[in-house]
Amino acid sequence: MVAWGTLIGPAFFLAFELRFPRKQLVEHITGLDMALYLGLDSSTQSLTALVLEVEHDEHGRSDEPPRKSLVFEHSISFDEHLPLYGTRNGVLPSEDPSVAVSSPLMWAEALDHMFEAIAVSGLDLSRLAAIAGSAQQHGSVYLSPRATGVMAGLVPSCPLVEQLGTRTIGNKDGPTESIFSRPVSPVWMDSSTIEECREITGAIGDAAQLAQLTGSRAFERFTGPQIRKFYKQDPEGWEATDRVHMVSSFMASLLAGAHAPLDPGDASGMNLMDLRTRDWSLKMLEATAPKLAAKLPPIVPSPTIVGTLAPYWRHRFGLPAAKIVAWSGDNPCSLVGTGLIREGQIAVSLGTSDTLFGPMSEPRIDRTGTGHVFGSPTGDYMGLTCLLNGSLAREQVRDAYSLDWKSFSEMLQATPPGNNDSMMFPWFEPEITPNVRTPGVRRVDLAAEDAARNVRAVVEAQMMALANHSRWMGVDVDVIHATGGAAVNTDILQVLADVFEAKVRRFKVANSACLGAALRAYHAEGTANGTGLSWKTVVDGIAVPVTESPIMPKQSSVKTYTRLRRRYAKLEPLAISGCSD
Ligand code: XUL
Repeated sequence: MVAWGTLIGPAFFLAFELRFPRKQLVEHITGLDMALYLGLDSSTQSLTALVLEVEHDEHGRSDEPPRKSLVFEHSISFDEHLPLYGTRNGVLPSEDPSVAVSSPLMWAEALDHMFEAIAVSGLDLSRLAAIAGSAQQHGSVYLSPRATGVMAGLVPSCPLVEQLGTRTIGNKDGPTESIFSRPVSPVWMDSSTIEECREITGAIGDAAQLAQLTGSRAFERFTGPQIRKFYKQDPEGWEATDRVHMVSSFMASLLAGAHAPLDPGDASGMNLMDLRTRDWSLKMLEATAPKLAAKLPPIVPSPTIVGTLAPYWRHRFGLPAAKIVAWSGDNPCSLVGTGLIREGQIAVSLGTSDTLFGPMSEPRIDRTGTGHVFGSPTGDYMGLTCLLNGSLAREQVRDAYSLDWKSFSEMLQATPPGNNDSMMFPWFEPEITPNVRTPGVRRVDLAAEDAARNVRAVVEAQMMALANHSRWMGVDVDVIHATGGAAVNTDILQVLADVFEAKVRRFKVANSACLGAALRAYHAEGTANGTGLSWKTVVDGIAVPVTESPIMPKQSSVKTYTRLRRRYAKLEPLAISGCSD
């Protein structure tokens, strides 16, 4: 693979040069300029790429919005394609269930492999205008002073991973050997910073004040508490850290060959940003760790061009000097990828985490302390509720009864809505919403050996928890835009429709975060060129629900769930304090 990658660089550079005149010919004949925009999504378990082709009518002959289509899609699974790192579902094994870390080097290696795949895609890459990305939120990457020089001088003939560090995990690389001052990155599934959350909250006043300032109370997975834990546990490592990036800005830095700034969408997931000024809150920085201000990248508006594709990528893979747009978090990108640009609209993403989110014109903070307000890529705000036990919980139930997704669905069809009052609290891992520190499944009137009822119970529990814990957003839900891997399953979406008493619409593109990234690239490039693209023009025709009829709530089930949601809410505190089976 290494030798192949080394050889392919010059060959594709030549191919790129040869293809260029053909592009000019097409434009000359048709008057159309077909630009390509690359969206990348570095999620918990995989790296995905989508290439969006947009047909600009240069002569303004048509009143139609620009035609958009997806011309490339590729995904790299960390567990499957990069087994050397030893991740399970994208996370490194840990004896402590509250610890969840991953390898930033693995994310970088995946990026290199992704560009290899893009280079041999057959696309006319000379038309690649801009690249933007989406990343799992909250995760942090710790870089040594060496990183700045290494990123600026990446050598095209040598694979990225060999220039950044060694693949040895758990071995603390010295700053002279690696660009990382900490070889692992805490990710959003980590819940090991209870103490640090308490300390930070105490320094600010109380949880409500902290939420007013940053959009969320102190959450274990948020970057600020994670930074504080690292500083306390490894003061030398902290001293050796020149820069702390989020996953999003780390990936953008690799592409630009220089430290990239953060966008407010992702920076608001740190407990460090003042939500209203969209800049670092000095109070929060002081409460978190010494010298933090000097180690953080700046925060810039979402549609900012942060650089151009570094020579490493251009020469190794035959690519043009495409613009690099500030990356954002997966949920802010999903907001764009599900076409949610106005308040009152809601999406549910059923991925590794299950999230419910929607745009907000003004920040309305959750007084119950479970939800978040983030910056939105559109310049407004977004509300979000996040369940950690999403697809992994569904998969645990599927695997416990040796099912596949087809039989999982059949069991949903065979069991009555409401499950005859059997209930599950599916906290396979420590849960974020509600805050559950001791993992373990809690069952109420539900026999563990009853496969069908357990299948229904896990899905009903997830949908009821999402509905109960997102009331703080104060949105009357009429239509839900469903996205994420599990959104292909009509039976799961029927439960969603019934619990929320709302129509559910599906999307052609399941990975809305990746689509959102590609659309952000298109929007930012338009903004930079002075075309002044509206968000409506950006999402029109592509981030739209499929035309098939929506999944409608069934009135008889709605009644059942209205009652059950109250019962679920009543039992939840008991389940939190109770033991698991
Ligand atoms: C949101 C959150 C998750 C991750 C998943 O706050 O923690 O949705 O972004 O990648």
